[in-house]
Amino acid sequence: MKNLVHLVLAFIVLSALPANVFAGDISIENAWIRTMPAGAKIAAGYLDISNLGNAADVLVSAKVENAARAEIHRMTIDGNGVMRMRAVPEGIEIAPGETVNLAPGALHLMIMGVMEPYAPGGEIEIELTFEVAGTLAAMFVVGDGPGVSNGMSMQEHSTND
Ligand SMILES: [Cu+2]
Repeated sequence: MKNLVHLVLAFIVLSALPANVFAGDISIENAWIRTMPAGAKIAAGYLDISNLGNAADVLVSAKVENAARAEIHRMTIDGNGVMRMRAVPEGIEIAPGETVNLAPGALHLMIMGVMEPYAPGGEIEIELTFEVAGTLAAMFVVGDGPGVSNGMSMQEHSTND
C-alpha cells in the first residue's frame, strides 16, 4: 500500500516542475542537499514545508537511504556570535496555512553516517514522517540550492563522524 502511494508520488514529481510532493495537507518544495565536501560523512538537507490544511501538523522524523540516520536540527547564533546547533527532538510544527523553510543557518535535516558521498546533481530520497499527514517520500537534489550562496552550511559540521 505504501509502495503504491510512493509510486503515485513519484509520478507527480516527474510530471510537475518545480517538484511538489503532497501527503494529506502537507506540501514539500525546493528540497535539496548541499554538495558534500570530500571525505564528509554528514550532509545537510533543506526544504520548504507548507501546511494547506486547517490543523497544525508536526514533522517528527526523517529517514534517508544510504545513511545511518537523519535528525532535525536548528542552528542559532548566541549572544557572542557563536553558531550553535542542537537536535530538535520535538520536531517542527507547521501551523495551518503556513510554510516553514528549512534553510542554511536555521532549521535543517542532518544526515549522519552517509555511506557513499552524494554526487552533485544526483537525487536522494528522504522519507519524512508527519504526525497527521503520515509519511511521504521526497527527492532531494544534491547541489548548491536555488539562489543560495555557498560557504556557510558545511561549517555547521566541520568534523567527520
Ligand atoms: Cu545539524
